[in-house]
Amino acid sequence: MMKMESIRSKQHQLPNDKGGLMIADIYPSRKSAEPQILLRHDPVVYTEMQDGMFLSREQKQEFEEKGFLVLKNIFSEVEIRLLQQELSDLRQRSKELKGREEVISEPNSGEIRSIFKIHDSSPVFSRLARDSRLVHAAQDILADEVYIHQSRLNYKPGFEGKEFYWHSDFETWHVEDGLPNMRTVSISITLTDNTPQNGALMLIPGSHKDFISCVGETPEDHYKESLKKQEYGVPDHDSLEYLANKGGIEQALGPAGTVVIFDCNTMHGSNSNITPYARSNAFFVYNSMQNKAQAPFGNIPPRPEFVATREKFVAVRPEERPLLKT
Ligand code: 6CS
Ligand code: FE
Repeated sequence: MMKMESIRSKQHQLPNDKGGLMIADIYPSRKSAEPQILLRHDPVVYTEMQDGMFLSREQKQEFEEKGFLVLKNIFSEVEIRLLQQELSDLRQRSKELKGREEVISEPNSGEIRSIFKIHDSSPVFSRLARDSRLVHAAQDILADEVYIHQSRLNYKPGFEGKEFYWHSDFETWHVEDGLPNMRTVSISITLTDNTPQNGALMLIPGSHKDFISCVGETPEDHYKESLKKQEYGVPDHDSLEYLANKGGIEQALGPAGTVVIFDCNTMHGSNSNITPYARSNAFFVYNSMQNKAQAPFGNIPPRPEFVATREKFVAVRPEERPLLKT
């Protein structure tokens, strides 16, 4: 693998009360009565600004500036059909899957909203998670080996698919999962056409460089509500307006097979889907092996393994071959 000159993220360590060291919380959130806009301490692109294993220099520069990339024509028709077949098979099996903690239904209907930990439960999505086009893209940004912090299928079914309100993933992954630094990227692969009408992902360019410190105390077992409808750890209106006025709002549009790569702190959300056409995507969250989940910085019990890897950190070995029926 190409030797990657990595720029170390700054981990501030402080003495704890047991004579040891603890990692300082450089992104405090849900701790004060007033929202704050804090500066990002960490780099966005950790590698040198030159062509990488998968991303070009220009793509890395765009990611650095905007906080996301939308790439089309990455997967072949055959590969996309394989992924869509698996999406449909998992939906068919949803009856027996329902009740399992990794299967999340829509708040107002029995429709499937998300299935988590698909990199473990589905051979097809496990293979996709290791695909060298995705892993190398993540490594081109993070300059390190990576493990999967979280994976999920978001179905956003026709007529019933509810919104994902504005949020920074990192705010949750820092406060509730204990990721110390911003050295994490999400890679989403659209499994249906994502159009302006059916609830495509919206992202705020440049928002990854401001950390919105949110107000509010994290409820116990927050994930049981937040994965259906997130109400804590979401930014206040003034902060959102500030970010949107500064950077605008862009939609990640494209046919099935479009790849959206976004920084862990890029502000994003998506509207409800009242069209007849599902907006289904697979998401894989690649975290640097130097940024492993610690004790949650919100001083709350860690979230379960299906939402945040913590028991075993296994660096992903990139697979070069095309996606085929496993
Ligand atoms: O809480 C989480 O980890 C999940 N929630 C959202 C809305 N995005 C990130 C992640 O999938
Ligand atoms: Fe998110």
